[in-house]
Amino acid sequence: MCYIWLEETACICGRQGRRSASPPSSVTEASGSSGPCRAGGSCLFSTVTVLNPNGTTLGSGGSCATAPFFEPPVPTASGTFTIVIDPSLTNVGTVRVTLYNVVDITDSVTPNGAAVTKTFTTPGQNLRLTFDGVANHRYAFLAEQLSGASCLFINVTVLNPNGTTLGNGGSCGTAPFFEPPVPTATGTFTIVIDPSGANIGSARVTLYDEVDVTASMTINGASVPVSLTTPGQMARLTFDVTSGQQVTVRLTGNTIGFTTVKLLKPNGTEQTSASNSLGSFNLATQTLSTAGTYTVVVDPSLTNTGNITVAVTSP
Ligand SMILES: [Ca+2]
Ligand SMILES: [Ca+2]
Repeated sequence: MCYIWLEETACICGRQGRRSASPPSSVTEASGSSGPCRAGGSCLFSTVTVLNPNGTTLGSGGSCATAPFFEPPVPTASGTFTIVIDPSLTNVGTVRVTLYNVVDITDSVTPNGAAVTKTFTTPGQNLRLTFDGVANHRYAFLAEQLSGASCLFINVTVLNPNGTTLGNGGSCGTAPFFEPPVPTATGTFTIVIDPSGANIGSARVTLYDEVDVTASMTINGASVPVSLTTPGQMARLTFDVTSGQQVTVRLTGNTIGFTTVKLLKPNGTEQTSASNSLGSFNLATQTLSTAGTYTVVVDPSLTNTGNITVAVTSP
């Protein structure tokens, strides 16, 4: 697998565009610059192509950045490849090209087991972590950047055992929390972390197999204390309703901080919800037109954990 990092080291000067009577829109004048342009136009990497040994195109791209990073497709042939750099218009300048032969980092991570720490040492390197997953389990993982350049987690994908995408996301944060969809298959899943550009650094991944807290309650019955101890863990509390009842879901003793509380109808769709960080709050009083089993879902924000007490009253 080959990746290319191109860096322009010459002076950047957009004034070259003034040589034409009507400068092309792609040529911009550097603010504050004055005097004639002496060396180095912009967009030296406006067209970059990698040719296969047989002369066909492996991949192409382009950028007006001063240090773009190119990641052409993985070649299927061996032999002599050619990188063609075709600057924009009449632009001239000096460039430096660094070519990497990239080997991805691979390992496995255990749900609810130890965190895995890995270091991206080569620009373009991805991290591929496999885990054994079970259909209908809900998995979530925390990705923490321990060192290095920003945006290591800009592209994060979870692959199903058959190689299709279960979910993807991304963040330039230093400790994003990912909650992919619940899988429908059992087997070996793969978390792929693909850092931004040429960025390298260290990352730690902690994977959770979420076991939600479940309980039942009754309207005007005892309140139910809930303790959520694992990042991503939720509570699901059910109660039965006869048609036309008015109910209010009441939350007290909230130490979770910001959390979303939803009331779901018997068919699983949302009746109402609220997101709050207060110690005590209620959902808006509802008149429930459908008889059946309703569910209160307590869903903490991100990695928040803590305690909350749930009650349902009429009204
Ligand atoms: Ca990358
Ligand atoms: Ca959550």
